[in-house]
Amino acid sequence: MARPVRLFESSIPSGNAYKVSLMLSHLGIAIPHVQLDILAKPSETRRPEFLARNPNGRIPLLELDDGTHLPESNAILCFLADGTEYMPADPLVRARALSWMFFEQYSHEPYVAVLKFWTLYGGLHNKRPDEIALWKERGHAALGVMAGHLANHAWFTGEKYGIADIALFAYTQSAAQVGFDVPPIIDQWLGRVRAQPGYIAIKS
Ligand SMILES: N[C@@H](CCC(=O)N[C@@H](CS)C(=O)NCC(=O)O)C(=O)O
Repeated sequence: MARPVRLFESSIPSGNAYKVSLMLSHLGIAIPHVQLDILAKPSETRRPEFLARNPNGRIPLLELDDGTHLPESNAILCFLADGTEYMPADPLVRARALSWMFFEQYSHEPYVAVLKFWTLYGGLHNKRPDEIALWKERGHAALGVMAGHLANHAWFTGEKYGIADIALFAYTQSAAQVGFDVPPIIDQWLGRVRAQPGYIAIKS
């Protein structure tokens, strides 16, 4: 099986890249991290040398020892976690974890992560108030779905901490900082994630 040799990430903190760093840390895998300036104009991920590695022009990107590259944070999590305690062995439990990871990419990250980006790296002042309100509403809706699940479950990866928790943790941890009301039940889950062996904080 191909092995990871290098992780392309951004010089500013990226929740999507952090997912991969957290997974690598849990697994005790140390590989070089290459930092790209995504605030440059154009972003260093949009230059020919990077586009040759990932035509979609985004980090995180995992380089493998067979010379190929794997994009998309949640796909990278699945690859790294395969055969480990972080990936459920049961097909249905695994599919439910994947369904939370697709939820993260479609219903959560586009609102919580994008509002974080607008807030911390500019752009918020250029947005219309109704646009910001809509992003907040949709982000809150995603947090509400998570809180509903946590009312009866400790984790998003079946009965154990794993890939779906890592995917959802990445941006949920910043939600309060960028103005979302985070329910206490989500705060408690964030605390359980931070208590996991091998946990590392997102760089600031
Ligand atoms: N769906 C992708 C999203 C990746 C993404 O949006 N990456 C951002 C940083 S968080 C990026 O590379 N931005 C630079 C650009 O788009 O030029 C994933 O989960 O990996």
